[in-house]
Amino acid sequence: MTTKLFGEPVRRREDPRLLTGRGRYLDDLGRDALAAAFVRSPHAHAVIRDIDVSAALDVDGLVAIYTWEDLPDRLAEPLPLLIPHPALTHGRTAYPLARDRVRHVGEPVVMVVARDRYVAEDACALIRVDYELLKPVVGVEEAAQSAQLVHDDVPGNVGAHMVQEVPSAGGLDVREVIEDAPHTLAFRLDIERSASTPLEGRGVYARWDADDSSLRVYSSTQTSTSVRMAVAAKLGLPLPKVEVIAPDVGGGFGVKIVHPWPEEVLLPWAAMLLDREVKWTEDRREHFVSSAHERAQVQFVRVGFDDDGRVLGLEVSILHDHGAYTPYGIIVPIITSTQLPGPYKIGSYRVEFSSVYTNTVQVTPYRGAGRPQAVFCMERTMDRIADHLGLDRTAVRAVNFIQPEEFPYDQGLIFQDGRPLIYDSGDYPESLRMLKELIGWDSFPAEKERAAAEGRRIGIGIGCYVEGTGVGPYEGGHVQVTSDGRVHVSTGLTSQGQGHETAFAQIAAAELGVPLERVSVVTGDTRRFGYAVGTFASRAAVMSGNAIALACRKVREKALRIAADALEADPRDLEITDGMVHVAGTPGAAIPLATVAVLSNPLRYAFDEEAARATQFAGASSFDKPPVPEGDEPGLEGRDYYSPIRSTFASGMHAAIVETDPLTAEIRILRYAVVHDCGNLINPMIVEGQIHGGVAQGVGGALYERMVYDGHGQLLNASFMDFLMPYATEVPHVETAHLQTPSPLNPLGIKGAGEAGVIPVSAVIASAVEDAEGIAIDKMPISPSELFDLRRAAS
Ligand code: MCN
Repeated sequence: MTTKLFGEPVRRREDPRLLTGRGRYLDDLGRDALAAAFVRSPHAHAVIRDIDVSAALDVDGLVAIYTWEDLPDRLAEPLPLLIPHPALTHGRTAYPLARDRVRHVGEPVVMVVARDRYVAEDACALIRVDYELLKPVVGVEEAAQSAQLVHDDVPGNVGAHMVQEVPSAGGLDVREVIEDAPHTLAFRLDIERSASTPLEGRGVYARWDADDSSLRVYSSTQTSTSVRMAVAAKLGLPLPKVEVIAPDVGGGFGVKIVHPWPEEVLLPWAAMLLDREVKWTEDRREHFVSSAHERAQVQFVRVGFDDDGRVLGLEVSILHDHGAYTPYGIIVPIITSTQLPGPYKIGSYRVEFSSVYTNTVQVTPYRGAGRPQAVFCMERTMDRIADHLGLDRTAVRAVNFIQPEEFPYDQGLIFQDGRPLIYDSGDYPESLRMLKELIGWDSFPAEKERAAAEGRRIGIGIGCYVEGTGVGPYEGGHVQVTSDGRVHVSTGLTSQGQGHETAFAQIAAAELGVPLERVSVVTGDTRRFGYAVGTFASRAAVMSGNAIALACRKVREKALRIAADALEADPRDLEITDGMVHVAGTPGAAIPLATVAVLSNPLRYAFDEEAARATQFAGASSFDKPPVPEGDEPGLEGRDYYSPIRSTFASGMHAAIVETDPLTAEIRILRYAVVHDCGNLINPMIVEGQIHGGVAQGVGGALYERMVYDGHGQLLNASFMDFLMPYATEVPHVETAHLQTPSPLNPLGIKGAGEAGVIPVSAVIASAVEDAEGIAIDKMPISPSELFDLRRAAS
């Protein structure tokens, strides 16, 4: 790389546009389109006996009403189960519109298309659905015990059951090890439901071009290529006749990776059928009851350890609430169960989970995707061990750490991608040293004593995690230098606010030696790049970042070859700096990259004077070669893909100091410190932003966010009035330090960063509250009233 842009804290170039209201989100598009609205089930569990639309038919401005009966061919089938797994013996997905049964409040039953959304909603209100109510199943323990079934053909409501076991080095099974351990503990942990709740909900806008028999779909999605494949397959269209574009997306946090959502196939179908543009944008209540939730686990832990706190055996049994359907498979509990050991060498480990159906909103990955639950479990365990032995909590962690010289470290488990869980690199002892210094761990006891003397309760907490990032299978990049010297980068995955436009431009500018301003980046547009997986699992930097770098290297090689011809130099002596290809050490002998782009095309049309003049560099053409020699292509462009053998493992450690009010039990975060390792940093400022955002979301998970269902399966807090989130006033200033242990698995040595901030926060806050109060915290989130009750119970 010739230009120092990789690793620089460049300001996000997308921000001026987004912050000044010039973003183009889904609802900004298609202002003249017809509007769709949905009749959704008001009941958690019911049989649909009849749907009577007659009263709605006279509504002025109504265009169409559709029920399941109207859906043709493949659209009438259940939606796909995206990631099947042998342990998911009873995977179930919903129909785009409910067929004869509804399994959660919010399930779509009827789609109405009308002149505008008001009319569509009015018509929805006049449609009568006759339901026969069934007993709803709410809560994982009830689901596991209840005779009532969410799906009649799923016995015990268990969709999946999976066990992974890593015996001790001596070959003893985990239960034997725990029995024989000098110390054992057993406890239960409860983790509430939460949800992604991005500022912008989901949305779809579809346009059918009857002249061309082609469809253009805009979707607020995290994966436009997969939506495209689903739409083409469900509607029976050839893939080249479907374009899917993710415009600016106002946050996704996981929920927009499910594909297709019912609306993503229903809207395009209606647009085709009606030969009109149709749009739907989700409202907030719809988002709460008709998208997806996550977290939602009960964990039972048994651990055996020695006098130093070394974990000899750990057995965890998880009840995972999967809601009504499994469109995304069982990725979340698989991640919980395999990421649970974190940075530790667990002597022996057995993990088991049952994924159970309930009559609640389906569960799919939400930022962190199963890891906050895993870290809560492991770090609560570490604190329990320290408490039991009377040891410093960081000492217990340190004695269990995988050491830097032990990488690559095989945890002996199979990860979410079906590949062995092998950590590639890291330095956990150094990370802990940095964290202790940053938060002032060793001086805290004196601080706590001083506070106590003033009648204040403060506590310090810690949480460590390892995160598999950059999962495969692949991502691609295309790079084109045009004759004006601009560099156009495209990749198929989408952006929801992660700063890809900046970070990918930095990679291209550094690889090609051009000024950053000359690079433009397009993501999530199948017209520009048709093959992609999507943005989730903190994979964009690793996957598309490396693919773009590899594509740039191809372009660079070609540029040097053409320039060497023109300059009569050896390509190995050439460099590119500031957009000029020149002989190293001889800046005079130079040719603009723009000119190289003109020369790369035998047609050599140059539309500006400078470039036209520059074709003089072309030299004498050889008449015994075709204008485009065999194996060559016109143009200065390149495409490449990056496909890793396995994930790369980022890591981090967080610490917090909290204060709990002795009277009201209010919990305030006084300080929050993060040491983070995502390998080589493309842009430290973006990574810090990602961490801050993640911590803010984690504070929500630790103290506020929960989906409150009543026994009837009604979500009682399905609005931002009732679903608590941290405001700026509750989000602490985040002190951040970076450790960089490059990944040996990819050319740029990077690991992912997008989810890291959120992962350990609940564990950290629980640890700190426990330290302040001297009361065991077994739940996330923990509210003041719950803490108040715990105090009472303890007194
Ligand atoms: N980065 C970097 N150096 C690294 C690693 C990452 O500079 N070593 C930069 C990347 O270039 C990118 C950002 O950090 O600009 C995040 O990169 P990455 O870790 O690859 O994560 P993704 O881009 O794949 O984003 C997905 C991740 C996930 S899974 C969720 S959920 C999430 C998140 O990112 N959702 C988000 N961050 C979000 N941020 C916003 N604003 N909105 C969301 O919906």
